[in-house]
Amino acid sequence: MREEKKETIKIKDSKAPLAGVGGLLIKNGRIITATDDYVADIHIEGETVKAIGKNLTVNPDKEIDATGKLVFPGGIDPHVHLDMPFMGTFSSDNYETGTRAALFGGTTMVIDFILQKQGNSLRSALEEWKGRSDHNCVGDYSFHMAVTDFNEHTKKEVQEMIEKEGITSFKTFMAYKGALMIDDRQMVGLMEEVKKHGGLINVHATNGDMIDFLIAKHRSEGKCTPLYHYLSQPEVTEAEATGRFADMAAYTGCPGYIVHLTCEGALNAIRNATRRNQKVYVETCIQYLLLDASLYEQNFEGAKWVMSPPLREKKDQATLWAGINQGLVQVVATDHCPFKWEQKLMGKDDFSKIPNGHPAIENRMELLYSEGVNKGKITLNKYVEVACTNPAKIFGMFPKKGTIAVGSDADIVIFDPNEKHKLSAKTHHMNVDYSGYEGWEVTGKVKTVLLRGKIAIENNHCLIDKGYGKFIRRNKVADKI
Ligand code: DUC
Ligand code: ZN
Ligand code: ZN
Repeated sequence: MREEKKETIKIKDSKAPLAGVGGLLIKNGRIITATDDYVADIHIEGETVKAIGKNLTVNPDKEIDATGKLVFPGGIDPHVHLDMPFMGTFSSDNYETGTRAALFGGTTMVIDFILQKQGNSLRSALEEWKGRSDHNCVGDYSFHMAVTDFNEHTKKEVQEMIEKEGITSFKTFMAYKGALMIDDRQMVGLMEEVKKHGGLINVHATNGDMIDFLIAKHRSEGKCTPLYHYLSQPEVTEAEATGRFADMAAYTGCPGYIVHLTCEGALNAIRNATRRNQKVYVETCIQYLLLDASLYEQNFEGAKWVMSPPLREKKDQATLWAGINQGLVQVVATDHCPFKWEQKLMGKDDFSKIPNGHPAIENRMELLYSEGVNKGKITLNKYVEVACTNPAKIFGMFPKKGTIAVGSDADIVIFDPNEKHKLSAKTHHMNVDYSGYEGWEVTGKVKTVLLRGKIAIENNHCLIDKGYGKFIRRNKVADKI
């Protein structure tokens, strides 16, 4: 198959004169992009890819033999929460530990969320987040701006964020009333403004009022274990809000992106929107593809997977895998939001006080390969598309990021598709004392990672320091990909 495909892509003539001197040469790897699959060499000069070709005649400073390995673009995780103040504590990975763990797992760039404080400006939130992230990232990063209070002042800041700061996506919450949630009136107003300036709205689409009602009901009945976190957020709460968001996006014409979609009912709301020729982008997260709600049936241990929305049923996993192959789900992210066990214990007597979130930033690429590609659920090209290329396209970074092409940033993963290993808190690099996947055997291992031309990960070591990770200004977003 590889031999046939190589004819269809443009590669340099092997008899060409010396293509370059110095830099880094990755020899003989099987290069996978969202569309191609071929064996060739990659010559990197400085931060970018200089040439791709068969038997490149280069005299490099360093050569990596990638024979028998897959070579794909650095993963982009567009949904992470690092060092984030939330539910009375902070997520336990900071910008250094989180972006480093991401690199170990083949993710070279993340998009984190700034949360506006209700009553304050977007600018002040940006400054607060910069205070924690500036000079602290090992891997590359960007921000979405969460608008939690849309008013006349915030309205004026939307254009400034897009044009001055290169922050072109705005997050909204339809839940977490009193802290993060906006109402539909604010949503429509924000959509009009964001559309006007070429941005996109991401949404946590669950019906906050209904969830708050169910939480209160369960607590008043003394039902306080993690299982009731799950039972307080039934599928309908997500399906209803997803449909409502899609309706508002259709009315305003604003590009929309549903974060962490988990279930059949919500995906069907998106399917319905396509019947009026609408396009709404959909992200799911690795945990919703692989784990299910039976994990909540084990008393407090289930707190490890208390996240919002919660894990769902096996039939929802089937829907999500199908949705990826149907092109309805474009992105697989993580919603990485780790809390140590001690922090999870804040809710030992009351599920509503368990900090919501689970660690996955390091595991996404290997799990998706092992459970998706290796088990025949998705193709290799689809793997790259949903984990690397589509996040770059949707969020205004393509083709600088998200692919392997001449002129693109040399963010590259060299991957052994056959190496088996076990995931464990004992060996992971995330700052959290348990794993959501303890003991899982995965097939396929990240061996070497390049970030903008520098070897970041080799032989299970990180070779770059905090401060190397760069804030990536993003272009106006794509309403089509
Ligand atoms: N869900 C989580 O589980 N954690 C962070 C925020 C969110 O929406
Ligand atoms: Zn969310
Ligand atoms: Zn999130």
